[in-house]
Amino acid sequence: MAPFTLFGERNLDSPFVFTVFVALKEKGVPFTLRFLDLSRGEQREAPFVARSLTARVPTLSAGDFSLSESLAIVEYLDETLLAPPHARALPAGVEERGRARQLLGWLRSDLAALRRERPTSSIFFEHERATSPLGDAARADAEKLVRVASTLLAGRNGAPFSSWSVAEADLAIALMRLIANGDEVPPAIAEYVAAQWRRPSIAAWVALERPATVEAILA
Ligand SMILES: N[C@@H](CCC(=O)N[C@@H](CS)C(=O)NCC(=O)O)C(=O)O
Repeated sequence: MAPFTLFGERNLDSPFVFTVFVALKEKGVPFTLRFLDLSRGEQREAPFVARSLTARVPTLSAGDFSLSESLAIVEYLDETLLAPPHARALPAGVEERGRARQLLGWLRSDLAALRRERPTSSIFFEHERATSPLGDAARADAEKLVRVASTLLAGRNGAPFSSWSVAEADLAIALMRLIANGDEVPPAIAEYVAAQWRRPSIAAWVALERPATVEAILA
């Protein structure tokens, strides 16, 4: 398989680039991480548009083939880098895989007020931390998120699936929107997110220098 290049943005606070980065790390394949400056509109420059089609990051290139949309990329990686030897990004069982897709899709399409008031930039940049409490709509979103997480974690000794899945990385970063900004969550949720944050694939993302300046080659 041709070497992988993951195109992200230089602030490294996109939850969608995060998902693909974590999936690649879990698969254990080397890849180059390249950065676009979205504030300068680099995503709309012709060479990237030709690659991405939709002019958005994340985009994954493997030789002549490129793909955008984080979930499409995760599915592509699971279908090309098979388990074993590679870890699965999505669960093997059809019901659990369905649930993981539900979670990934839901986290991308709901909770708009929470995502607006607690952007992922506030996780990674101290100067972006919230200065006011959640508004009513964002508070309702936060309660919904905590309810969903608590329900999923109640089933299997504190894990949503019988083995780790990239949907857990997405759940953790969604919950981290609250934790990083000092919004209260139940202790079991805080412990779960802290454990996810220690996972090597996620810790590698957190440890990246922000804003990024030079491309990184990761193993
Ligand atoms: N649904 C997409 C969302 C991707 C997305 O929103 N990317 C943003 C960065 S976080 C982007 O490329 N924004 C630049 C633009 O749309 O011009 C996915 O899951 O990959």
